[in-house]
Amino acid sequence: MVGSPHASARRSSAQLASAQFAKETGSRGEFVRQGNRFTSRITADGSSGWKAEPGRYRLVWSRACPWAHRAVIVRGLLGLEDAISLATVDPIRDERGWRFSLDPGGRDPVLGIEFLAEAYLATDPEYDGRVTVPCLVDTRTGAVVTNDYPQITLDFSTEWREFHRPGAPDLYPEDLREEIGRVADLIFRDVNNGVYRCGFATTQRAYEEAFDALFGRLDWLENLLRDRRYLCGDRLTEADVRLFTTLVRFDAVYHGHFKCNRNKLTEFPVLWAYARDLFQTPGFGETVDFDQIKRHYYLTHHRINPTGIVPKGPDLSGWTTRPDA
Ligand SMILES: N[C@@H](CCC(=O)N[C@@H](CS)C(=O)NCC(=O)O)C(=O)O
Repeated sequence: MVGSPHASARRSSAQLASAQFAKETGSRGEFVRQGNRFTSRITADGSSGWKAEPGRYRLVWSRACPWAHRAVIVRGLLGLEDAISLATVDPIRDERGWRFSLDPGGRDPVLGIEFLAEAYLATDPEYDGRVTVPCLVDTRTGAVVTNDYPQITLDFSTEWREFHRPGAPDLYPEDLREEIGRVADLIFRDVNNGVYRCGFATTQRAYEEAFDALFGRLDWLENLLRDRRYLCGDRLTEADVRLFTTLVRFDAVYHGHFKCNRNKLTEFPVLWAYARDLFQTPGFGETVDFDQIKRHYYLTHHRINPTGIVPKGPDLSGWTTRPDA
């Protein structure tokens, strides 16, 4: 159990909120994402100090967050639900950050904390970055082991293999690792993080650079996927999961809220069919919560949506139409 006092979570999160925007804005008004503070690995043999053991770690996510969403999809595809438990934060952060207000009594029933900041501060009392999801918390000590989102999913695939369900897909096959890495890097830069670079730019130039890179990359993906079902060929991989969590939020939030509005996803015929194919694959669509996604983005980024009005649209019913329709 983590015992750090509520008051210290309140104080530090308020400090974070005010300092953060400045910290993540570069000299030309561009968004600069913070690094991940906790980067320990959970390994099959425990040589890192953290051994993969069923029931020991708790994955904390927000249904709204694309980076956390990846981890939940991969966990589900691999059948790790019984091995790694899941804590879900409220999609709306207050000035103290992510909170467990969806749980009875407003506390995570396993970690016993009200705010995720309590776990971060219990692990590093000097922590002064953003308190982010996803993270894996050791339930024995309450320590945050990792918030290194790209590594978390790769380790689910490679270090937790013993606990995968029979017949689980290999999302990170050795023969495709180089290709997965190459395509995932481009997608991270221009698409996953690219939408944030559009939304959080503070100069016209920084916004337009991010916008052009984003739509240039979406055009490239539209072309790439013309003759293949998945990004790396005929096998579903980690790269597809990473692209999916941005695509599924695209029309609902990025198009309007982040001004990524050259086109909607539904106007890219190939990408739209690809995204629907994934959405309708077991393990994907059922993890998507459009209501929480919309409320999170429009209600927590006060600087870019000061009125807090959540748009009624768009019509999202197309996600369940056949990909070949
Ligand atoms: N750990 C990464 C990525 C994860 C991330 O950005 N998660 C967001 C939600 S989508 C978050 O937890 N934000 C909390 C905050 O900004 O206070 C980072 O710090 O950039």
